[in-house]
Amino acid sequence: MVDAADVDKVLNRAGLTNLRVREYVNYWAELTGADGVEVVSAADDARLIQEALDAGELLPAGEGRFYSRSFHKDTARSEERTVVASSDVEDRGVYNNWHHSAEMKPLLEQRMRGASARKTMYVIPYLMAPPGNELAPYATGVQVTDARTVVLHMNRMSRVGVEFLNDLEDPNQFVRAVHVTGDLPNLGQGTPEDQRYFVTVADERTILHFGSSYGGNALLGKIAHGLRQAAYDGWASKKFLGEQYMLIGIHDKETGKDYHICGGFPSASGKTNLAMMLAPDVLGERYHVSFYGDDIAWLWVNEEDGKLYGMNPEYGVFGVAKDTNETTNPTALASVDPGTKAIFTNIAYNPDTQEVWWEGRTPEPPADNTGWLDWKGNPIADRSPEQANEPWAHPNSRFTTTLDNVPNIAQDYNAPAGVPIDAIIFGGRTRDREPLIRAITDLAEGVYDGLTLGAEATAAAEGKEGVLRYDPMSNRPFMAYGEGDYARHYLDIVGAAKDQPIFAHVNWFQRGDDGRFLWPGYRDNLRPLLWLLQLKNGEVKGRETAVGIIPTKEELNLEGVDITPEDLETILSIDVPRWKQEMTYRAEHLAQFDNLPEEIWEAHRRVSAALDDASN
Ligand code: OXD
Ligand code: MN
Repeated sequence: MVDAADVDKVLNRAGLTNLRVREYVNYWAELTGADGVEVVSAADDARLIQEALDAGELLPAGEGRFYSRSFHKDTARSEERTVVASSDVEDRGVYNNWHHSAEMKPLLEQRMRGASARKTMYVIPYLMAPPGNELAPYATGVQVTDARTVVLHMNRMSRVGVEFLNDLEDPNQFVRAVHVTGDLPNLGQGTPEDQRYFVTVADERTILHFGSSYGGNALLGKIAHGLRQAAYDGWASKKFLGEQYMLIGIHDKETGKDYHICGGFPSASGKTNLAMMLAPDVLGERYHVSFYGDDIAWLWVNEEDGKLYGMNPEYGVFGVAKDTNETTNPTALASVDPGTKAIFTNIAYNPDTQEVWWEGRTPEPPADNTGWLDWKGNPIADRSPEQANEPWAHPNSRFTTTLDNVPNIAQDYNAPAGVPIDAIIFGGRTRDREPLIRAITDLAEGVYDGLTLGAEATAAAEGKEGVLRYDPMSNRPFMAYGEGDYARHYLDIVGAAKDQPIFAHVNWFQRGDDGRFLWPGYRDNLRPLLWLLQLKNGEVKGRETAVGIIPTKEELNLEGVDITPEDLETILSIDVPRWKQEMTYRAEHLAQFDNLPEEIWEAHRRVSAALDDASN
């Protein structure tokens, strides 16, 4: 076990001068019983990659790309084992799985005690913000972890270096993020004896995650800090929102104007594909779409110009590999090209040729399966007939790459100021009812729409056909405090902006009776977004409906789109009876939340009344 004098020597050598950080590192080095401590920075990446290759934790996937596998029972975020703790029971919400910190902290310390014996504890000083951003004080953290692959991922997903932690205005203002992997084969994942705990002690700005080395549970800068802690801090400080939103820019070469749109989409609703979209060829002459982020945006009002701003706190993309291909997301593919230092996790891998593959990469898997291993490392060629249809890659397999590998990354993605937000959009996956786009100009109705966002129940998630699994603002797994307080805070933050963003609900997934998608999606999704910006600019009027403004057929630029007039009619109309049914589910959903602002209930009643009028 490393002693305090050794820890001090390491910290001195690394130039880590912040005394509060040093105390924190010492405390956890002793508690976890780590063998040694190492402070890392982005400049250590090549050495750590080599060490991971030597140790077999990474395997080469062609030139300048890498492959890893996580333990087979450790492949996804675990929502049941995730807890938001604090010392105030008022922080309890419907979704945050709140527990008292006095209950959780000893539990976690007990599990973590001695659990890093014979391992190195890496110290990762990080920043979840463009350097110099006004929210940087909320974005600073130090993750300690006993897993080298976690360091490599954090190097890609956040800005890493001691310079972000030394000389803080308040030396104590950093998130303490502790990650201990635990003995993965003996943690009872998914059983009543499950030992894992992923806890954010929000009012102490301390994150304690035990029992996983999979990214969603182990990259603490991303989800635990970037979303849960940020949401809590933003509320406690009354300064900002931390949201699971993508963020894109649209440049109009004709007018020279730049627009920025952010938005939330529940899992499997195409958020990463939308974030990385390119303009359709026929519109490419005029519009350029740039990428800022695919998963997290922090939003605040800039006091100088009074506008709503947004920024992506992350430095990379931790994307789902499944179904990523030249049609769905060519920019994602380019961002993991040879030489990008991308890391793949849990896809299929061929150690002989160093090739990788995942479901949907090509319509069929490689014809010659010689040498191919599935995500668990088992040879495909040895599969029994019963196993023949099992996927080669895990459905939640991932690629990890830095933002600057994305070909259409925005030029100013690293700028401290962030970008002004013109529109906030929400979109689920709904086979009927939701039109292609409906714009909402009233703030409370926009927030109401976000709170009632959901994705259709699928075979994988329990639920009745046609009934949504509600996922407010796509934050259900990341809610840090009560939903009513959250709605109030959202109204206050966005309401304080001088130029109000326009809201919209989008849906790329309406289907015909035969099950086919009515809208081509992908790059063509830019078209309704352009319409939304034109509406905001007063260049088009749209058609008022009970649930928002929808484009007329003439207003939507459909040049080069293959869609029948009937299908277009369907995606640009409102199915009032289905909407009225939805309103009863919404009322039940919202009634769960304590302290829901009256403005939200009023919005609900206004939409209900408008639907009643529409059916008369
Ligand atoms: C998620 C992710 O789990 O972004 O939502 O990885
Ligand atoms: Mn996400």
